Amino acid sequence: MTIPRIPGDQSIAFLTEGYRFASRRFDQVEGDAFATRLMGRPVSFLRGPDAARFFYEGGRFTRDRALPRSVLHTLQDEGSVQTLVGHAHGHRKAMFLDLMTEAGVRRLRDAFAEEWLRCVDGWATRDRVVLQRELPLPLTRAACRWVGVPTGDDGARAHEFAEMVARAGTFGPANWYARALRRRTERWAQQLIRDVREGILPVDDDTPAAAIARHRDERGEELPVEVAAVELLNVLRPTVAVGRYLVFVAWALHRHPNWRIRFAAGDDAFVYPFAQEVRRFFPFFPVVGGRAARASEFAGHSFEAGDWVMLDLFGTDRHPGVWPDADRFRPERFHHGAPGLNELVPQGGGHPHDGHRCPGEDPTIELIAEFARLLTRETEYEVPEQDLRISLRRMPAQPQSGMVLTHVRRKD
Ligand code: HEM
Ligand code: MYR
Repeated sequence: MTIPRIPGDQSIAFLTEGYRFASRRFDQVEGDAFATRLMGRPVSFLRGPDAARFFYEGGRFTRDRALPRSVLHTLQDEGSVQTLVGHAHGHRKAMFLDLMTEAGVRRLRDAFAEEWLRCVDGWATRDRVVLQRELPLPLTRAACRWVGVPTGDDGARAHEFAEMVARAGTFGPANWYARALRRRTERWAQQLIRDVREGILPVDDDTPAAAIARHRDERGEELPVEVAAVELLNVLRPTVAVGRYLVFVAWALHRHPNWRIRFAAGDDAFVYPFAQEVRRFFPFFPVVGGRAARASEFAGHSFEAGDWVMLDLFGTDRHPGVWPDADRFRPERFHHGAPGLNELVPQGGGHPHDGHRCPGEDPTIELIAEFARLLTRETEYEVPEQDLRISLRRMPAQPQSGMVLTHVRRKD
């Protein structure tokens, strides 16, 4: 059997249609797979839980040349966990997963709550606060406290992390700017790694900074400074990226005030289902790319070693056969427990320890839940008239206005 083909190169269509690009074509071919061309090369798009399992489990796909270099170099980098395969990947990945202890995640959450309230106090004299612009700072401070490195409080790091994420989907000058910023962040991170190793920067043994600086690879060797620095950034940058979900938290509480009222009253029963629904409903990482490591077969389609495949994360999270009323924001759908491994995949599918699934889901969920509590129980604010539309053509997505709040202050 062959996959239905969408003729012509679809690069421009993908960039202009954004998150809905793949879903529209799945609907057109009435299936969960189609083949086409992107950047002049053949590629297959897949969606749905079975596709996620196929893509993530069993080591069938590597990340070699799987996303445009502009995306790789803005977010990840050479030598990072995402570029590794097999045993080397499993060993490095275990280092990341070991950072996500309950105590560690709690430390991050509590640091963020403190930093958020510190910002709120500082906004007392401000007319308006654009959440999208402001969140990187408290998140950067909290992430650095968790990781165990000094923040430098001037906001330079916060700006760099936010721009890497905001510009990950850009090409040309806008992307070069983010990569230039990234080089500055890398120099900062390299110095931190050297300082930890030489004992100039004292760190507690249970901090991510200590774990990364002292990590030994599968052959028992220390990571090169450049690689350890990249991995330090692979904890800090995505923690700041969670801010984009936090903007959507404020959006959802505004549009669905029943949740605001419930959380404000101290009802915690739906805080985690709400957090899961934020991850499912709001667009963030649109697709992930992979290269077939060997020949394989999926739903009657044959893939050869080297074939390029894109898994549609957004389309899987809104798959009509998996999610009734997929286009409605309904936290109730998660009331009866955690979702299947390959059904809710905003941060990848499969098992995190032996595939590329994101190791940062616990901190992400915890920060989203905590922000829902902070906004409803600790913070007073108003949401003025503004353009709250979220265009699905822009990757990563955000409300047009950036989510403006006024009269922001601490609740008495
Ligand atoms: C991998 C999304 C937060 C660290 C991934 C992948 C996705 C993703 C889709 C899989 C990529 C692939 O299959 O190749 C997100 C989103 C986040 C987030 C949307 C919310 C902001 C985090 C956090 C951390 C983190 C908080 C760490 C503290 C990583 C790392 C990888 C990864 C290290 C590479 C894993 C590997 O290659 O094995 N993330 N992530 N992410 N994420 Fe996240
Ligand atoms: C991270 O910092 O690693 C976590 C989240 C990054 C999300 C970036 C979204 C990028 C959107 C454009 C990608 C285009 C893919 C072809």
